[in-house]
Amino acid sequence: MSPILIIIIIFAIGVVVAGALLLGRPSKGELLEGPPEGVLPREAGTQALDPDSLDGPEIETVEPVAGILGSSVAITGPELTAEEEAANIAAAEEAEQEGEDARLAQVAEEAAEDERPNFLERLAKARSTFSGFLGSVLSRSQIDAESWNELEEALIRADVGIGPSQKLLDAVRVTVKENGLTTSAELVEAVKDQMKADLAGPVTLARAQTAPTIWLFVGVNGVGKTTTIGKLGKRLTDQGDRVVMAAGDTFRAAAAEQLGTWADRCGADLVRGEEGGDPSAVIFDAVASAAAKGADIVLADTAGRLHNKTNLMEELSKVRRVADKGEGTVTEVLLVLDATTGQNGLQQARQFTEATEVTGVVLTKLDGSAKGGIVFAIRSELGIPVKLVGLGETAVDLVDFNSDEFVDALFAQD
Ligand SMILES: Nc1nc2c(ncn2[C@@H]2O[C@H](COP(=O)(O)OP(=O)(O)OP(=O)(O)O)[C@@H](O)[C@H]2O)c(=O)[nH]1
Ligand SMILES: [Mg+2]
Repeated sequence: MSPILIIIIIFAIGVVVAGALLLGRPSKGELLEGPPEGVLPREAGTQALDPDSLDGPEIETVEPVAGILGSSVAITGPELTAEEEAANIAAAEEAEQEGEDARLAQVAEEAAEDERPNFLERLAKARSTFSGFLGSVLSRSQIDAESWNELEEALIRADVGIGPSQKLLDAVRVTVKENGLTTSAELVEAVKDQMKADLAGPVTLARAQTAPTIWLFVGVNGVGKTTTIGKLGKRLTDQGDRVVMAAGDTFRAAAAEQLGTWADRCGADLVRGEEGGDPSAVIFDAVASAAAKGADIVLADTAGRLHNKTNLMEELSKVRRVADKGEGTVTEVLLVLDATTGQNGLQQARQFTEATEVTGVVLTKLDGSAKGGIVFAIRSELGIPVKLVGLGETAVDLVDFNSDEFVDALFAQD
C-alpha cells in the first residue's frame, strides 16, 4: 500500500470518528438530562453507592394551602368567640395603621427636603398626555382641520370629556375667527386662555359668621378624605386656628386612629365615637365640644361605606342636617375625588351633589394622574369649583386650586 493511500485512509477514519462524536453531543438549547432524581453528586473521595441499596426519599403529604390551590380547602383552628375575633381584627387594623404611619413618616421625611409642591412639578403624568398632541399641533405652522381634531383628541384623552371638549373648542373657534388667528402657536394660546377663563373662580373656603365653622368632607372610600382633613388641619393650625377633628367615619376603628394621628401631628382636638356608631352623633358632639372650647373650625370626616344597610347618600344628608342643628354652621361640603378615576369621578360628583349640596371639590392624587382634565369636566358639567388639590401624601401636599398655574402646567412642554 502506498504511503499516500495510508494517509488518505487515516484521514477518512478521523473524519468518521469526529462526525460520530459531534452527532452524540447535545445541540444548543437542547435540555441536558440531569442525574436521576434523588441522586446527589458524590463528594470527592467517597465510594459510589449502588442506587438499589438506597431507600427512597420519605414523602410527606402536605395539605394544599387555602387560597393558593383552591378555595375548597379550609384551614381550621379553634373556634373564636366574637370578642376574640373582634380583638384580632382590631390588632390587625392597628398593625396596619402602624405600618401606614411608618410609611407616611418616611414619605414626609423625603418630602421635607423638597420645596412646597407646585403644579408644574407634580403634573408630570397629566402633562405627558398633552405634550405629544401639542407637539404635533405645533409642528404645523398654520391652523388646519387636523389641528382641531388633534386638540379635541388630546382633551378627551385627558378626561375633559366629550361634551366639555366640544364646548371649549367651539368657544376657541369663535376667538380664532374674531381675532384672525392663523398660527398653531396662537391656537394653543387661545385654548389655554379659554380654559383658564372657564376654570377661574374663588377658591376660598367659607367661614361662618359665628364660630364654629363646620367643613364636611364626603366621598367614596379611599379617595383621600381623612388625609385631606389632616393636611388642611395642619395648614389651619399653622395659621393660628383652633381646630377640632370629628371622626364621623365610624365604619372601622382604624379610621378614627388615622384621624387621631393627624390631629396629634398638628395639635388639633379629636372627637370620636364608638365603632359602628351614629356618624351624625359624633359630628354633633364635635361641634358642641368646639363651641364649648371656643374652637374656630370643625373638620368632619365621614365614611365612604356604612356598616348597616342604610343608603350612604341618605346618611350623609342626615349628617349635614344634624351638624347644622347645633351651635355651628356648615359652610362647606367638600366632595373629595380621586383624580386617577377620571370620568368615574364625575359620576360620583353627580350622586353626592344630589344628596348634600356640595360646595366644592377637593381633587386628590393629581400627582399620579394622567387625567388632569377631570378638573375641567367637573366645573363645566356640574358648575362646582375645584377648591383644593392634593399633590402628594404629606401635610404640605395640599394646594389651593389655581386655574392659571394649573393650565400652564398642563400645557408646559418639557
Ligand atoms: N399620591 C397621593 N396620595 C394620596 C393623596 N391623598 C391621599 N392619598 C393616599 O390615598 C390613600 C387613601 O387616603 P385616605 O385619606 O385614607 O382616604 P379616605 O377617603 O379617608 O378613605 P376611607 O376612610 O377608606 O373612606 C392613602 O394612602 C393616602 O396617603 C394625594 O393627593 N396624592
Ligand atoms: Mg378615611
